[in-house]
Amino acid sequence: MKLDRFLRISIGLIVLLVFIIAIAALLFMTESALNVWDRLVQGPRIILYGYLAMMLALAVTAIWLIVRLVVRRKPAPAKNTKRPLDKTEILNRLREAEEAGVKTDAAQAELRELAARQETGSVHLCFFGEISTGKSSLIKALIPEADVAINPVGGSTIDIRHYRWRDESGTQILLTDVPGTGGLEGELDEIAAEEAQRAQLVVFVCDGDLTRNESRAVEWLLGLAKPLVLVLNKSDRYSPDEQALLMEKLLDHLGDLGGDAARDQVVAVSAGGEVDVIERRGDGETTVRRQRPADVGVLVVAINRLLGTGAGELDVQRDRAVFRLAADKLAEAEVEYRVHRAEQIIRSSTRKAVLGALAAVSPGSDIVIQGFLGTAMTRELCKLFGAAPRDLDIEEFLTLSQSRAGKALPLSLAVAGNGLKAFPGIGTVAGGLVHAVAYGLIFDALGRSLVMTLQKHGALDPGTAAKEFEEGISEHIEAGVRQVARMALDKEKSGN
Ligand SMILES: Nc1nc2c(ncn2[C@@H]2O[C@H](COP(=O)(O)OP(=O)(O)OP(=O)(O)O)[C@@H](O)[C@H]2O)c(=O)[nH]1
Ligand SMILES: [Mg+2]
Repeated sequence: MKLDRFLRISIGLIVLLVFIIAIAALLFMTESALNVWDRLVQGPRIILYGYLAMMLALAVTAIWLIVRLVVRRKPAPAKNTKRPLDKTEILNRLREAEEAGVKTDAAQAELRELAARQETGSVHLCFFGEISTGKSSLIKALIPEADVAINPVGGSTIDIRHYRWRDESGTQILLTDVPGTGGLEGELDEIAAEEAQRAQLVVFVCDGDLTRNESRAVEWLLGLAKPLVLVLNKSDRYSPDEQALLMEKLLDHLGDLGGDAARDQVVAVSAGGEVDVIERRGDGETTVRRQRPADVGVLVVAINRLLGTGAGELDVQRDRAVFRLAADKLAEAEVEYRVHRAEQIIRSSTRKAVLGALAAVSPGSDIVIQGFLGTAMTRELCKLFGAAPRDLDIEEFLTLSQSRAGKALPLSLAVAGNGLKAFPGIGTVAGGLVHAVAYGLIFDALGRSLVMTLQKHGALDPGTAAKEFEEGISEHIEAGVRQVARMALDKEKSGN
């Protein structure tokens, strides 16, 4: 009780003292400010203006420093938003990326293919759908003389083929056969999806009610804003009632998924396909492969209607989709570039850390990841991933990571010792060398975990990043040991 009272009185006295000091300081400052002001006003003008200019410059510098330290800088706007792109924009992006060292070949190839198609003025109709729904059979039904691969076993089409269907007032109409989606090889799905984006019209082929995957695919295609014909193939397998019911369902689906009744259509056809028939002859039975009769008239009507949309409009949507495809390919290349570049940054910082530790006068002292190297690596990695943290955030991240690094030191030293022993021809491993490798390992782990955080969140949140570092540190330490040990040994060799 007594102590409590004593404490309260002490705090009261301290507050009073602070108050008195504050008032005294204020009076003192006011007096000296007025003094200076009086003298300035009485003196030559040039000194007054010079003085004011200096004060202003100091104030601006102070504000700039505070802003730089405290205010979070806005990251560069994400370039990959899903709004329509135009040619100039994609070309600019490609140029910038190329200058930065990103491999732009795949994106450039898309633009070249588009230019080639624009030059011929041809119209591409892509037959898209799950495997074995009869895409190739439909093309065969439309162009009987075409050499199309058809097979009862799903996954028979494995590449992109264009078939010339007909010429219409000088415009070539090409039917494109692509691999069916939903097979075992995901790569084929990608080939098909890319070709759908390059086509002006898409014929989506199904052979029953839409599955969940098919619905997703139709929704995506409608999102490309390309005219679509939804084809129910193999209608010979359904009775007229069943077929009518299915058609109704498909129409509903198309509406629900964002289809436009005035543009997109649903038709039921039968491509025919091949069937094995057993024939009884005088001397026994033989199996003969027969062509089922095809009935694709309504599909031709639907396609003609879409072709009537006007080539200009079809081309605009196609061009947009290809620009987007090129942008996606560029984004993929940028991700690859970042991973590669991040690896270089981490390696170079780790090497510097190892070399620094090897050159240290007293090896075995504390492992410090703050300071110039840590800050430089963090800043460089953040910049690479488009994150713009405050200097304070970098500081906080490194401070938080420091204590985690300290905890991981025994493990790091053990891993470093073991890792060094694994190199043939190394005799007794000196303490300084082990320490340098352990230091490098922690640096390497810090860089790797930071990259993972930046990939996931696109920004540096000190707490989250430090937690990620703590969680992955042992794994990263183990993973980096060979490389880091080699760095240290190379240095030792060249040093000797
Ligand atoms: N009953 C019936 N079978 C058909 C019809 N159209 C195609 N088929 C059969 O369906 C199977 C698959 O036909 P494909 O034309 O190879 O199918 P696809 O969609 O090109 O297949 P992938 O290239 O593997 O994706 C074959 O056995 C065809 O004979 C049809 O209208 N009716
Ligand atoms: Mg096929």
